[in-house]
Amino acid sequence: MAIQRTFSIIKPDATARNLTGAVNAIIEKAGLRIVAQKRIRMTRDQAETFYAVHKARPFFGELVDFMTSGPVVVQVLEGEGAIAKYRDVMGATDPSKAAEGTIRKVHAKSIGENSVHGSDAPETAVIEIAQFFSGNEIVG
Ligand code: 3AN
Repeated sequence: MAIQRTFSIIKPDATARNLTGAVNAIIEKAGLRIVAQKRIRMTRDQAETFYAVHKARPFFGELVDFMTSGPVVVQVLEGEGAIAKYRDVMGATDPSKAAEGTIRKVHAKSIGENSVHGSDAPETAVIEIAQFFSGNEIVG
């Protein structure tokens, strides 16, 4: 399996509960390396662009409101098969369906306030990373 990079967000429900370190501990224990990280407040424009694929979904407005409601921590994670591995570490979108020990099972509040985002494919990982990081901010 090749070394990949994936994009991660620690969402406002997690930063509000002071869980950045707890989430990072699960990420690092899984063998993923945090090669870039910053705490930001997402603008509406950034959130709408980031989630444009969900624009037609009934929860789009709620999702943008939530993602702009507090600080988030954006990250680049690196490792073998990092994209699929991080999806495994995150757990299912709905925390009640997430596997034991996953970030969402342990920390998420609901299907909307589900603590973390992770890219779902190599193409989206490249686009999402470029939305928040320039090359020299990523130190592998
Ligand atoms: P994932 O984050 O697991 O890839 P997606 O891409 O289906 O899930 O959804 C993106 C985000 O939209 C989710 N992380 C969640 O915050 C929100 N979301 C998805 N489904 C719902 C829903 N039924 N109600 C509210 N928010 C939702």
